[in-house]
Order: sequence, then C-alpha cells, then structure tokens
Amino acid sequence: MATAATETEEIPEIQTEEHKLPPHPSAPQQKFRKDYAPPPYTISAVHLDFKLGEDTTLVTSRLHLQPNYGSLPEGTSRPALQLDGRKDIVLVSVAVGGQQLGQDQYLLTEKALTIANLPEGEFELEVVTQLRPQDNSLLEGLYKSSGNFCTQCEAEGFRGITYFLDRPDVMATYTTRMEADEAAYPVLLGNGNLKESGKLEGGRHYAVWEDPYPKPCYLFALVAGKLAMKERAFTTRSGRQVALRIFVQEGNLGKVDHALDSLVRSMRWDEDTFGLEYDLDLFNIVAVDDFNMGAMENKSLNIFNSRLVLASPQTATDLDYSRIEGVVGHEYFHNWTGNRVTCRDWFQLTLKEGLTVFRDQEFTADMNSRPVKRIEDVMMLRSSQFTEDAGPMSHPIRPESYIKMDNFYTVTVYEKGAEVVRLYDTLLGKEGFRKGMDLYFQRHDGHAVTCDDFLAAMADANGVNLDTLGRWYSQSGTPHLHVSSSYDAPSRTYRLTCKQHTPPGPGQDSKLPVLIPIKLGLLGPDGGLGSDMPLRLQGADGSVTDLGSTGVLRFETTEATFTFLDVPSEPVPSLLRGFSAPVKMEVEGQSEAQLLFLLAHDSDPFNRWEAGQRLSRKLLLQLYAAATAGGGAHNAQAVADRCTAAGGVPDAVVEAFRAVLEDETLDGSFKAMAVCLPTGNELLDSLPGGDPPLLHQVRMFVVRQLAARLRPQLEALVKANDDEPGEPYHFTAAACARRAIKNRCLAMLSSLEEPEITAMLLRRVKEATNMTDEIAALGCLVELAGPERDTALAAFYDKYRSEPLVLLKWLGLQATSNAPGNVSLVKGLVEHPAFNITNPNNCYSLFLGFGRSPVNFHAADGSGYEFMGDAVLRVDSINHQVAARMVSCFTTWRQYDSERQAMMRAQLERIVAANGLSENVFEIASKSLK
Ligand code: B3K
Ligand code: ZN
Repeated sequence: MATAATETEEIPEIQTEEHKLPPHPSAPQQKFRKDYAPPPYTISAVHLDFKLGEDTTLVTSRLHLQPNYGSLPEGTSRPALQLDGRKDIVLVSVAVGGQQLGQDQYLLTEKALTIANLPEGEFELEVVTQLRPQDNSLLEGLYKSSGNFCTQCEAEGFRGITYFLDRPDVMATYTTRMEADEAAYPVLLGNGNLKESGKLEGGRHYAVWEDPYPKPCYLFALVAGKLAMKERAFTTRSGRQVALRIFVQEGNLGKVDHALDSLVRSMRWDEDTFGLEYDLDLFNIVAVDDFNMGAMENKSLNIFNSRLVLASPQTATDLDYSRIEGVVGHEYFHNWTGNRVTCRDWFQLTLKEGLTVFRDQEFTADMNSRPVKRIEDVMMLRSSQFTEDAGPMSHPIRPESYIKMDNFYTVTVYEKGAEVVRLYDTLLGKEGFRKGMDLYFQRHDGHAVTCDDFLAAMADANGVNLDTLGRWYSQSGTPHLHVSSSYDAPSRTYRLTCKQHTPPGPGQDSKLPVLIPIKLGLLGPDGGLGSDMPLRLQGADGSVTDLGSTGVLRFETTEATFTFLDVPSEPVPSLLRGFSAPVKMEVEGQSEAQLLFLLAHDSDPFNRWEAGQRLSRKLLLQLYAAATAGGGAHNAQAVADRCTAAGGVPDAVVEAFRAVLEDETLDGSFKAMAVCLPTGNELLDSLPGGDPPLLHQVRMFVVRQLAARLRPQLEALVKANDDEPGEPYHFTAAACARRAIKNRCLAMLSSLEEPEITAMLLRRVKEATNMTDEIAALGCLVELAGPERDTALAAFYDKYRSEPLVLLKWLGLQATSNAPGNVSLVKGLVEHPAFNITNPNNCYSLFLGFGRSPVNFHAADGSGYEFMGDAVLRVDSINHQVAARMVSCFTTWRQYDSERQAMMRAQLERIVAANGLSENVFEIASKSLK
C-alpha cells in the first residue's frame, strides 16, 4: 500500500442528516440509527412449545428475563417491558412469575404487548399465543409451504409467532418442543441438537431440540413436515464428526447431490481460509417452495428456497449450479459471520451481509475462475447497485433510517457492502485481512456488535488508521474518480493526478472524500507486448518505494498526485485493477488506441475486459446520440440506418473482438463476457431523459453488426465447443466455459434472424442434453417473432409441466422477452394454470422478469407500467415483501424521457394512495416520489 506524495487537504469529520418522510395515513414509524439504546430487559433463556395443528397452532413461550436498566434513581419505577407482536397473532394468556395477568394488567395493541409493574430482579414470563400458519401468506413467522410447517424470522418475523423483544441484541439459548400429527408431519426439526422425541396419544408425536449457542430470535427456526432426506458425513479438522442433512420433498431426493457437495466444499474452505470450524454435530438444510428470498442461515437449520438446492443437468443451468454453490456457501459462512458474531441492530446489517457476500465471492473465486467471478460481480454491481445508488432509494451501506427493515436487504447493503470489505482486503493484503478477522472473532465471539467494531479490529490488528475507509459506511452514492496523467521524458517521471467527488443523495447534500485503493500497473510499449513496468513510487519525503509490477495507491483526499520514477517511456496506465474500489472512473485523455492496447495486452484480466467495456460503452453512447438526433421513427430499420450513417461499428472495434474470440489462451467464459455489451441500465445512467426501447434498438444494431462481421469466428466457436454425442454434463469451470462461449455465439448469431439459424436453434432446443443448452437456444427463439417461438414454447411446457422450477424459466423467458407487443402475452400468463400468484418465485419470474424488458415494460403507450401497477397492488394484498420488490421497478422513473416519467409517476401516485397499502410498498413508493 502506498500513500500520495501530495496530500491536498485536512480530513474533517462526517456529518449525516436524517431523511424525513411525509406522514402515512396509518402513520408508519421511521426508526433511526442514532436512537439506538440497549433494551431495558434481556432474555437469557427461551423455552418454546408448539402444538402444531390443522386449524390452529398454540405457542407457549417461557422466557427468563433479567433487568438491564442499571440502578434506578430513588423514586423511579421500574421500566415497562414492551414486547413486539403482529396483528394476526392472538394473545391467549400472559403470566409473570407463575401468576396469570388480567387484561387490565397489560396493554395490548396491534404491534405490541406492554407489561408494567414487573418484579425486581430476574423473573419468568409466560406468553401463550394462537396462530393460523396456513393463512399466513406473508411468509414471515410460522407458515405453511406445500403442506409443511416452516418459519422465516429475519428480520422481524419472530414477532409473528409470539410477543418478544424482537431485536438482534437480545441473545438467548433456545429449547424448542414441538408436537404434531405423526403421519402428516413425520419430520420435526429445530435449532441445535435433538434432545428427546417420542410418540403421543391420538397419532401425534413430539421432539425437543436444544441450541446451546445464545442467538437472537431472527435465527430461530422450526420445520415440521413430510420430507425425504439425504445425508453426508463430514469430519472437521479438529476431528468433530458432523452429519450434514438435506431435506426435500420425496420426489426431489435425486437433485440434492450438488448442494451437499457444495456444503462440504464450503466447510473445508472456511477451515483452510479463515481457520473457522463448524461448532455442532448436525447441520440441516431444508428446501421449501414458498420463500420470499434465497435462503436463511438459521442456526444449524438453514431453510432454502428450493430453486437454490435442487439441481440436475436436465433441470438446472450452469448459472443455477453456480448460484447453489455460492448460496450454500453464503449461508454456511454466516455460522461465524452473522450467527456467532451478530449485529447489534439492523442498521448494522452489512456487518454480516457485506462480509458474508465477500466470503462467498472468494469461495466461488477459489473453486472456479477468479477473473470470471470478479467480472460477473462487477457487471451485477454496475447494472443494479450503481442504479440504486443514483436513485431515490440511495442509502449508505449502513442506513440511517428505515420504516420496514425488509426493504433494506438491498444490493447496496449486500454487494456494495462486500466491495467495502474487499477494500480492507486490498489495502491490508490476505495476511493482514486474516489478522483482522482473527482479532474480530477473538474480541466479539458470542456478541452483537457494530460495523465500527469490525473496522476497529481490522485497524488494530494491522496497526493502521482506517478512518477514511469508515466513511464508506456513512455515505451513500457512487464516488467518481477522475485520473489524469503526464509524462516527462527528460526526468523519466510519470505523474498520476487523482480527484474524487461523490454526488449528493437523499439526506446527504455534501460528501467527504473516501479511501479509494487504486490498484494499478503501467504497461510499457515493449515492442507492442505491453508488459508491466516496475513501479517506483516517490513518497512525500522523497523516499522511493518499489511496488513491483502491480501496486496499490492509497487515495483518500479530494485530490492527490502520485509520482513514479525511472519510467523509461510513456506508459499506458492500467488503473483500478480487479476493480479495486466501487467507483466510476474517468481517465482523462484515454484514447481508443490505449483501450485497444489494454484489451489486447493487460496482464490483469479484469482490466482487459474493462477496456472492451469502455470501448463498447463509448460506441453505444455515440450511436444512441445519432439515433435520437432529429427525431423520426424508432423502428429497427430507421435506427439501423441512422447508426450506419453515423459510421456504424468501427473496424478497429470489430478487429479487437475478433482477436479476443480467436485468442486460444483465453477462457471461454471470459470471451463470452468480453463480447457482451454493457447493460442498458449502465448506459442509461449517462443518458438523462433516456428512451429504453430506443437504446435497446441501438444495442441490437451493434450486436447484429458484430454477428454479421464476426460470423466465421462465431460459427467456428460454436462448432469447437459443442459436446461430443453422448458427452455427460459436468459442472466444472472448463465445461461451463465451453457452454458459455458457445451459447453466447449462438445468441449473437440469432440476432441475424436468418431462417436457417432459427431452424438450427429449434433443433438445438429439441436435441439439447442439458438445461443450460436447452434454455439458451429457447431464449434466442423467444426474442424472435414467428411460429418457431410458439412451437418451441409449447413443446417446452409440455415436456416440463411437472417440473415447477423449470416452469419458472419458461415464465421468465416470456416475461423478459423484448418481442414487440409482449405485454398482452404476459397478461395472459398471469391467468395460465402454471402461474401461482401466492408463490414468490412465480412473481419474481413473471413480474420482475417483465420489469427487466426495456421494450415492453417501457412500452410507449404506458401499458407495461399499468400492468405492473395493477400487479403491485394485487400482490401487496397477499405478500408485502414481494410487492415491495415489484414496486422497485418504478424507482428509476426520473431517468427517462418526460412522457415515461409522467406515466411512471402516475403509477407511483396511484399506489401510494391505495387503501390498505403495506408499509413495505409505501416506503419505497413514497421515497421514490419525494
Ligand atoms: N439473511 C437472509 C436474508 C433475510 C432477508 C429478510 N427479509 C439471507 C442471507 O442473506 O443469507
Ligand atoms: Zn446473508
């Protein structure tokens, strides 16, 4: 790590303002980070008893509480205990110290149970509640999925089970007893170890589970159902025997091997990388079909959305296999980063999520290809997180306020949070990062802590000051980095001048400079080879540091200049290698020739890809400008004519892509990503008043031009990477790379819309031997208008009508399609027997899929917006979290042309004004309008 030679300013302390919202008719309350106070009582032990029934379920909760209010001034009464609850649970009884309370001895509202006049010292509290899990369509708390009981408590679902101090800094040991009908629910699972089980009268049975590790209630879980199980044995490095079990519905037992293998790999990786071992004798995963998000890390009883567990070559794609590996790892890694060390309050969510995403990214990078994983993550960050951070929902990775915490499980908290963790890793190196992690666990194991505690552990373990890194936690927005350079031949000196600023965002008018580690290399002309020059950095005191061929500059002021000595000729700088900070970088004077040179020679694979992206981005923005100039029709032909008149795709760009495709040293996955154009979302960021369907036409023009001119290379790659007949499917980096480049080439070729290519795609759908190839070919056909599209879709549906996870893909492809006039087809799908609006995966595939179509969601007549507005309101009456994700499609409304702005805004206004709107949807819609 190196510091700037010329620091241009003092570092002041950060000031953050709260973001105030208008009142809602039913007055949702905002919570603020600054208001954190420890609870007046703590709970050390929780004993739960569930009598699970078809009509009602009875929950008896016995809590052991301690005062936490310290010594009270003379004459002050003891604080009341306010327990969180939810309006759909029925309070049956309350007893303190064995004495039943009368209704006049507590206060019950829709959201809380308040008890005053509590005894001095420790005491027992018993609360009995009655639930109807079968009616719980929110899928938070205790609910039923495919006839089985299951739970989801993070963030605030436990209050839907019983009245409780539902906050992560209340950590207790849990004993769970559950009883149910044995024939209907033969499997009874809880957290921790099974202590006892047996038969009861009337065909019922029971089990008692005990979790010795104190935990917050959001990690509580219970499952009761008819499930089949597959088991694997694992021995930890200190010799503990652990049984790993995956529970699924009977017919799916053949699809769990990949998840089990991924779990074994995750456990070994965490031991090898961080010295972290599993701490119980049992680790269970249960797959359920109805789940609001991907998966949940409940202590020793992870519950997963079935799409992230079940895989077979015939039903899952390479992407599914890769996600399963990543998410199984992610939830397992939470056992240390989240469960053993948890969050003090929900504002600290990134403490566990940013860190655990970073850990799962590293795991995937180690298991597969590091550069490929990095590029995939940056593509996602740019297309989703940068957009979120430039819009009305922009928030720091550690938010200052929220109405519904569930709205803050965002790409900012997760993905930008992971980028911030990566900053420590880049600055401190692997060894320094490990030292920081060790100190973090040494200090905080068994506690609920803050992001500041994590930063302090990293700084103290390495003896460095990380104050400017701390600002990434409090400031929203994507920092802009501007770099200019100058070379002085006589003194062989090269200077880089860096400037930074972060645009204002909601509640934050001015921002301070943040610590940006700039990882870089300098490429010498080197007879056209572009090798890295040795980096000799001059310090402020005149000293010189040798940084090798790749160095890291520590840039933490508004402006700084870094001086390199003994530079024999003017280099081409390769900046922000590996995307060493989540910023938008502009390199002054970076020419097309330099980008072509970097694309061909950079030793950093990320920056090779990045150079290609920068070339494509410039080109797309130029052609978009040409396509809009002078108004006129926006049909494909008119756009193509205007783009052609503006010069089309320059030869140099075509040749650069040709070189990439022909380079035999490059991995197929890398090639596939290198010829992928930047997403519409990324480009719209630079196109105020942008027209998404027009931008789509411009992108398609470029894809068609590339396909036409690179056709021999594309066809050769398809041929070279096709399977041999009878070749079995393997999920290996090499096999995935072959499928990735083959299917990318097919997608490019399909844009030519030639009958023989369409026929070839139809044949490929029929003859595919794995889902990756089948869905890739079908996806190409779905973009085309014509009879082949309908034939292929109908045949696919017939083939997979009994595979609900495959039907999600079928729904998703149709919903996302940019085939013109698709809105009416998607409306029809809502009524299709394959679609189930109460199932989150169905809504995500259909509605969120539709929201990703630049052509149909953004149809000029507003039909796409109206369809989505109706769907948000309909889904909100069933499931608030799912509806909140759907309404997020409207948050970018200010990016578009004035007609679209008005139509999107009108939908948001209609939604905010609707009766009975959930707080989840209200928060996102009202913040978007503000
Ligand atoms: N911790 C859960 C997410 C819970 C979301 C609550 N709305 C999954 C994960 O990040 O591992
Ligand atoms: Zn997580």
